[in-house]
Amino acid sequence: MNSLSETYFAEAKKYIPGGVNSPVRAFSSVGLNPVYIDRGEGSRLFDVDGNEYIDYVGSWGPLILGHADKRIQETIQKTIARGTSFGANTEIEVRFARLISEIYPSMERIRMVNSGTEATMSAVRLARGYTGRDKIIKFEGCYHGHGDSFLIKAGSGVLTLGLPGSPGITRGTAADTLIAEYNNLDSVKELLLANKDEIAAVIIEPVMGNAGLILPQEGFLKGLRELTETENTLLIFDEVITGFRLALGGAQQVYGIRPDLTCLGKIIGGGFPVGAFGGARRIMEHLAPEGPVYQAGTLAGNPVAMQAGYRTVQILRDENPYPALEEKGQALERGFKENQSKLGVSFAQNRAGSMFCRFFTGRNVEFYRDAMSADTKLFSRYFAQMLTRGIYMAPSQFETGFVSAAHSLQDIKITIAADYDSLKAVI
Ligand code: KE4
Repeated sequence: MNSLSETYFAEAKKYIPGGVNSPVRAFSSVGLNPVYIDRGEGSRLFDVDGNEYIDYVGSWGPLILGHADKRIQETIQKTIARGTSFGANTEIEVRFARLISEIYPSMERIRMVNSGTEATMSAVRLARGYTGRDKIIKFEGCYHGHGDSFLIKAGSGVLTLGLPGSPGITRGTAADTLIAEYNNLDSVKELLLANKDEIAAVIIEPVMGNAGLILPQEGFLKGLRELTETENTLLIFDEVITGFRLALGGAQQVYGIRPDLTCLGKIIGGGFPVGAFGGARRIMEHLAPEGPVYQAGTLAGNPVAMQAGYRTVQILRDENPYPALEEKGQALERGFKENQSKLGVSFAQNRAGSMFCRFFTGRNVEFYRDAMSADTKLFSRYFAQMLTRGIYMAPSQFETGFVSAAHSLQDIKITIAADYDSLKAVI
């Protein structure tokens, strides 16, 4: 007898490519039938077959407060009672832009969009329009959404599916995207000098979250800021994951770097489709209708998403869950490491606050190539074991796990116990 998840997936494949609306959800890299979710509550997900999971995907980052947070639900219900979209200006979008700008001083002006991809795409177009230069530098393994300029040696689903980039991207577009190595300043310097005065921007995930989790080495981000300043190249921080996640002020607060442009998404939508990009006034004023660089969106600044995002950020600012997120992240990391030593294995574990990733490799993972040494087959077997034990991890070695404010220390304990049994079963 097929489970409902299996039934729905079989049906889905008749109408939706690969049966999914985003490739990584297909569970193809872990060789399993994907689960279909019925509802979420706090740290828990419940699938359509009644299975309960402790969730470490959190919708890929947005749900830092956990699922169906009562305060967000209440805000949404009050908002939708007054209509859902007007295609006109509303007070909440002004209030939200002001709140974000107060927390991200580098974002003197902010434009709302509907996804992280739109944010990064628009930021790069603006950088090109502002500088009059065509080329950009990205880092191998970084993922900035599915915009054409970014699907070159990208992370996340592109990496998970082992795709060589993506057909459909013109040679001209690909030629304008140069690839550097994360944590290797010389690789950036070489490209900047070899393409003098031709590079509009360097775009980076300040903490890499799409090749698994890789942290910047001491001085890397500062060096990048200095290099880009010298070359009059804009530095774009893609903080779609790290924004409001690593700290209220994101990676730019943690590492003390002022980028020229910042891209946000995920958390600022409070579970709704939202992205944003912003930065120095002298740059943002080139954006239509003030300037000539065009960018637009039917649902940009949608009032429901704005209210949900605003309420989420307000709670993060007023309740400061970050110390507790750090404590829970530490407890999980410590437990996973203790399990490894009890079982006589030593896999790499990277963590940044409530973001974590175990790489199934014996090497430290400080460079993309280290992440590539991970045993993805072993990861898949581990993933399946954890799933049967009620722990819902990201279905890919090249993604990051997220602890939410709704996770309890009891959840962490249960996860550590499941980790021990799962590791034991696969090594
Ligand atoms: P979206 O267009 O998916 O909202 O955001 C694109 C994006 C941009 N920048 C970073 C750093 C991102 O991580 C993302 C999207 N993240 C992936 C998973 N890590 C989304 C999951 C998916 O593609 O289904």
